[in-house]
Amino acid sequence: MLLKNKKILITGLANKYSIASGIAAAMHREGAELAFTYQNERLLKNLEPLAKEYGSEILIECDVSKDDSIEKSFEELRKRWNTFDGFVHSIGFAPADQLTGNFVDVTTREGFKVAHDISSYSFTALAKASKPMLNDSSALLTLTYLGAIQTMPNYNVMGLAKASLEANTRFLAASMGADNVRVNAISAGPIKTLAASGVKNFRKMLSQHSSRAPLGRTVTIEEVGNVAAFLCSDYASGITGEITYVDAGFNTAAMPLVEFSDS
Ligand code: 0WD
Repeated sequence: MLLKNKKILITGLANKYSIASGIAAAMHREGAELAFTYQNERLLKNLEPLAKEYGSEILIECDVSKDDSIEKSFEELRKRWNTFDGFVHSIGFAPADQLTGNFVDVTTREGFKVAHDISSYSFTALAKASKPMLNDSSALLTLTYLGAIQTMPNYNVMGLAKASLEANTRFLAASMGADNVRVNAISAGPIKTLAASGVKNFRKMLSQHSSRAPLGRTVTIEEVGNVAAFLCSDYASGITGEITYVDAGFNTAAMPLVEFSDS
């Protein structure tokens, strides 16, 4: 079991389709003890049965857009765990009007601010709040997307926020390495979740992905979960500051092979 004796906090589990759900399942299977945060009361209902399935009764409210909510949530966590071994940041958000249309026309100062605050700064904020409670050999993990380094329709300001999140991963890795805390990101291929349905024409992105990816398909939350479990385990003790792609190879292929085959 990869994660025996590890205590890991999981954020961003909105429902069973969430990437965080695939991660929790893999980590539970690998022997980790889990705790969960949820954004608000509305999401608690979805989380409760899933957390139970993953062997956890530690459910804590945490809205990462508010410092006092983060502070309170760690006070709550400390009542259950004195120390722990890392967290998964599986949170992203931009206002819906930012994710439809031509980037230069639709992007606003407020939309830019919110996207970066919730999708990138919150990773730093959670690292800061966790720091005094982290054991030696802890690991922090976040979820990013190819929009950080390449353009695509409608992803817009979320691409900028993911670019910030990837730099955040490297700076946190440098900043926390002396305490033997590792910080990594998984760049997942497109997966149909609640957050993804906010991106206009997401279904088209899924089919484009399958036609160009070397594996000829999209990826599942289970596949992302398995890599997350590895990255948070001591088997990955030499890996930090990295962006690991779990995307069926999409980012490595410039053109779909099939359109150039002679047969
Ligand atoms: O194709 C995809 N689905 C990909 C997602 C490809 C590559 C990366 N990702 C990223 C997302 O950008 C995000 O960072 O993975 C992460 C998880 O996203 P998900 O699993 O696709 O989406 P979802 O199940 O909706 O979980 C994201 C959750 C929120 O759900 P909703 O949809 O209700 O906004 O992030 C949480 C919330 O639970 N969240 C917050 N949590 C605390 N405080 C906040 C907040 N202020 N805002 C959003």
